[in-house]
Amino acid sequence: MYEKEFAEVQKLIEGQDQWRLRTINLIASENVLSKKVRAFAGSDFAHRYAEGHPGERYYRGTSFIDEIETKLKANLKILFNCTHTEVRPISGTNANEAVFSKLVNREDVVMANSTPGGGHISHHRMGSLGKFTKNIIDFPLTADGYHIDIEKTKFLIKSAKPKLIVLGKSLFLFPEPVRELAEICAENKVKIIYDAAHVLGLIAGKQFQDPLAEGALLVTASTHKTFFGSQRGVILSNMDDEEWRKIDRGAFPGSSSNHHLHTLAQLAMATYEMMEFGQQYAADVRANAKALAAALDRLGFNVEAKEFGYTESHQVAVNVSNLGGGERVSKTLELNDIILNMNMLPHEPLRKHDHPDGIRIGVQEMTRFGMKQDEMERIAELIKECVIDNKPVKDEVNRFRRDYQDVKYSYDDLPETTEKKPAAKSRK
Ligand code: DSN
Repeated sequence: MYEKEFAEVQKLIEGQDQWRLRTINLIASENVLSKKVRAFAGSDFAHRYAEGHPGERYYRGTSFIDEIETKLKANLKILFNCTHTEVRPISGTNANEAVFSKLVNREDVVMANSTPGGGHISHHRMGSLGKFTKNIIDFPLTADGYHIDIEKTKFLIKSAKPKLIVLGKSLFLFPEPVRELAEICAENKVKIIYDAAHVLGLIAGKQFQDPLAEGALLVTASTHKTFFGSQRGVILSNMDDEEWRKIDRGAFPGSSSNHHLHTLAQLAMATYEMMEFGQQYAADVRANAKALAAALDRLGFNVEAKEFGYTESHQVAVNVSNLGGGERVSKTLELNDIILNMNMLPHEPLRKHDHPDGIRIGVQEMTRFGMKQDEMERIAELIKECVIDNKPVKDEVNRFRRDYQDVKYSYDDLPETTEKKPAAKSRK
């Protein structure tokens, strides 16, 4: 009865698959899975449940995922040099919720980055954090808008007595002052939470600050922006075992039931790719972001934070208010198959969130497709031709993209094994 509609959805999925391989994707919160990892999206685990921890599940039939989850946790501990890992949140927001639900009570004061200052919606009073307290104070920023004002923050820590501070953000160009605030937080018993969603892969690749080593109590993150996917969340810490048990209960049963085993297995695979290729990848991402920012600046764009070298992450922020604003520019680019998002910039009032002055660009996905600094120059030219010269560039974008179809920094190039393996043993 619904065959036609079913086929239409199938066609839309296929259309997306084909279209996105023709586009230049510069959304800063996305990345691609390698072909090998992507192939396992449809494994049997997509049908299964496994609440609890490996070896202590509430379901039977979990021995394979138990082994995979155990390996993943061990590898994340090595990669991030920590003693505790929680891999059951199915997103970064889910990871934040697990933490906030256990550490924040109704009257508690929490400091976080404002939305124009780059803060994520889950740190906002309308988002996850706001479910637990409305007493959220924005970090004061320095005049450039991209750095926390350390002296003013120290004053607020002493006077407003927050229970915790949430560092890390979505418009995330430079490291956060974890080390600089660690001592005063310790003196005032303020917990430091660091949301590493955007920079997890850069931390793993040793190209960004190490928040746990600098004094953060907990790191939350999603796993698919600068990390190699799949789309999930993690929590990392070196806190003592008793405190960690609370966080553990925040993750399950607090903020998840089943934890989507197919993407968990994919994350276990992608983590090996990060362990092997992460350092080179993260270095290339940073170099590419700087190259793209410099090229856009040279071509006449108002690139933010120029006096600080534009960026130390995968992101570039551009003020396009002189070109009709972020909404217009991002829509024009989308019509030409260059995909990025409009973004508020730190100087903007919250009411402008639908029509912000900025665009946010991330180079992590195009880097994973093998693009280097020359390609960043070309992308900057295409953006300029499109939004400053008002020329159609779609055909050229599609042609340019044809040469970058393979996912690098992956095991995709490894030859398929021809060796006949015995069938996997059945487990009881
Ligand atoms: N809101 C997403 C972003 O930074 O684009 C992350 O969840």
